Amino acid sequence: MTPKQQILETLRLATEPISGEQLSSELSISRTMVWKHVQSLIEEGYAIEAIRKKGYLLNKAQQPLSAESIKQYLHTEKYARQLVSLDSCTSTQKVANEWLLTNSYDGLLIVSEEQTDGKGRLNRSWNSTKGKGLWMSWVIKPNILPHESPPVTLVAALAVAKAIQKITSIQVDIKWPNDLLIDGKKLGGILTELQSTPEQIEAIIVGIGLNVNHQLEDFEPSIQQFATSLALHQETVINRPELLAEIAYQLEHAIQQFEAEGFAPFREQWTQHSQMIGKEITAQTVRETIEGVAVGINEYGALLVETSGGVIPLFSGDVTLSKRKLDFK
Ligand code: BTX
Repeated sequence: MTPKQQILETLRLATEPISGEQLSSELSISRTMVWKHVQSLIEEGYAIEAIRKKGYLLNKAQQPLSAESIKQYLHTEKYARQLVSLDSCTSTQKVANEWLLTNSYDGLLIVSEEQTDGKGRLNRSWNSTKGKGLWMSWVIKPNILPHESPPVTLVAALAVAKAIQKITSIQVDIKWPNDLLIDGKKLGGILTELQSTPEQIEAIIVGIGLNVNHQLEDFEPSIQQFATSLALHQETVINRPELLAEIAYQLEHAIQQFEAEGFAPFREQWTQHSQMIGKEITAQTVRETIEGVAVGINEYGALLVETSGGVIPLFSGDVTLSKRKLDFK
């Protein structure tokens, strides 16, 4: 460990301020060097307060998304054991696609403090304010066939919901197929891209965008009305590296289980998190508009919609709760 890393480690473990003098004698470096390393950590985004006559105190909740801050919380076998943390990029999905050309690691994580051209589904844009959220892409290589891949989005959404509940106790709703909601407002979304031949999956890139420490003004005005963040539902700042590490853990387990047992074991959990089942919905697919009642989800992750013409499995599309009453009910 470099002296800078040692200072960070000492401040992380401390519950009280640590004086420059103590750090300098423990590390056998001058107090000026201690000060310089602390300044450099502050520039990297660590919130270190210098308290008069007491010393330095690290605010553990406000850590940047660096490899070292993430790794201290990581308890996975593989996921995020290789990771790329960026200050800014266009889109972590794009960076992940570039890394895939030379890196075959299963569980590679690309995470960025900011995205200047974050993507949603169907080329929609994803507002990715600097330092506030988790904007990340996972490159995974599950041992499944290409046609078995669609539920990966739903499995990932469940894993994120579980991680959030564990770290914050906030209960998140999942809106089929890829939205994470709190009280009907959008907290996050998942964008899954498949790289595959007809016979074999080369990789799945699971992009996860999660609004974490945003106040309302941190969102673009156009989405302020319907977007939300975890911080808007909890009084304290959320420790993003800790949350990310928990997502890594839940995702690794969920994908392992999905590989072994398929989507069936996730159906019930998914239904519990879904505020849509039993409600009248309108689904917009690339081809048509379907109206009906969402009655469940099948073993392939398709949403089952009861329409006047029978039950239709929906494999993709945007779903909203209907405003009008349906005649056939
Ligand atoms: P989506 O197509 O379901 O949602 C996109 C829509 O959500 C936008 O059209 C806009 O209305 C709204 N929106 C945009 N930004 C936000 C936001 N921060 N919070 C709430 N609502 C918003 C959902 O697509 C999938 C999003 C995946 C984002 C991740 S971030 C890491 C990775 N890299 C990347 O470029 N995309 C993924």
